[in-house]
Amino acid sequence: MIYTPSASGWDYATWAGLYANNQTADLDFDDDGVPNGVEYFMGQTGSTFTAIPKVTNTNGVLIHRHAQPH
Ligand SMILES: [Ca+2]
Repeated sequence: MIYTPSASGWDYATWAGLYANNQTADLDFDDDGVPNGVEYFMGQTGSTFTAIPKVTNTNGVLIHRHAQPH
């Protein structure tokens, strides 16, 4: 997965330093089953359970919503 830094300018390394003890994106710092990289992408802090966002289908339009990254 390639991700462009958020509007705040945080890249993954900055996020991981703050919320995931500098773990790599494939590890799961808070052990909730969601990898750090996914939590970063979803704008989570990596310190609480992260619910995987759902995809909804409205008249054939698939919508995926999640929080903006920090
Ligand atoms: Ca996690």
